[in-house]
Amino acid sequence: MKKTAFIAIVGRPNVGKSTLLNSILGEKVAIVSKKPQTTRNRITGVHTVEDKQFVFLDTPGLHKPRTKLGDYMVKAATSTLGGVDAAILVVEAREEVGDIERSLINRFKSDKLPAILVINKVDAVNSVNIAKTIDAYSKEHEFDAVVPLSAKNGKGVDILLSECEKYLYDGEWLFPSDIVTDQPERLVAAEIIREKLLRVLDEEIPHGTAVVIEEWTEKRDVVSIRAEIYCERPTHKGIIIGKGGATIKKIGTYAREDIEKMLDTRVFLDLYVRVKENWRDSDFNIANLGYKKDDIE
Ligand SMILES: Nc1nc2c(ncn2[C@@H]2O[C@H](COP(=O)(O)OP(=O)(O)OP(=O)(O)O)[C@@H](O)[C@H]2O)c(=O)[nH]1
Ligand SMILES: [Mg+2]
Repeated sequence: MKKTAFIAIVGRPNVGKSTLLNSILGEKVAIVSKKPQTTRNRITGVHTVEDKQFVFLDTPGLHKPRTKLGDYMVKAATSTLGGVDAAILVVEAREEVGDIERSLINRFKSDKLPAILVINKVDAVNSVNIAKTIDAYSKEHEFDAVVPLSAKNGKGVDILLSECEKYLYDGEWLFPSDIVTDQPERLVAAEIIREKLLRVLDEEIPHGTAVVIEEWTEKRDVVSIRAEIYCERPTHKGIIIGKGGATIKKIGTYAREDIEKMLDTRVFLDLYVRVKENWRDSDFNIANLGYKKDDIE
């Protein structure tokens, strides 16, 4: 008999939710960056072993939104909790429970949603901080399990997976056993470009960018891709392009390397930069740039 479970991965921005999803899958399906608010959509990761299929849903980090895109991101995260069998709350060892975490815990309580607490980045903190964090959280909520781990180096991820087994129930699988994500390759390619924008550019500029794949042609052993990068101001466009095109060239090279790895073929990548003033505050524009409300409801 096949077994399955749907499990949401939630938490504040930058705690390592997407890194954890990739680590569970052993493949990169979600982009990661040092900057908060990297993930903008719910991302499905499927992990199938023997008769068990876990469907993990990575979500945007919860925060106080300042734009319509931010509203969309928060809704993508909170609406995910409505359709799952359990949740993984990812935190760092901060020794106290923050407002964002408390609001998630309240949601677990009101929905009677089983939850596991993951204390991530244990490679970067001492065990006293971890113990104090566990103590603080255990006063707030009775989690099914508390798992300190490092999503980055993979230590402890197997323990988390075995804890997740208790949420499995007999039922048909939603995905074939060899699939790791339901995201189309085009979308992953656009996300890879956005990841490089986050890596190469400073502060607010990458947060105001969106990437749309305009053309995708496969010919023999080469895939030609034309992508448009939208930004919010003409000055941002200048910065993204850089002196003599140096910055956009660097972004293109990094992105092409990763897309080639994903597709296992040669890639020509053409990047264009366009300005759409304040697109993050327009429902029409955010929907057109890939953030449709229907996708998260
Ligand atoms: N030292 C250390 N760093 C980690 C670990 N896991 C993630 N990180 C780093 O934390 C940063 C944020 O990681 P993400 O996976 O993008 O975090 P996220 O929670 O998905 O962030 P949002 O999508 O913005 O909500 C990146 O620089 C990661 O490399 C870990 O186990 N140890
Ligand atoms: Mg993320």
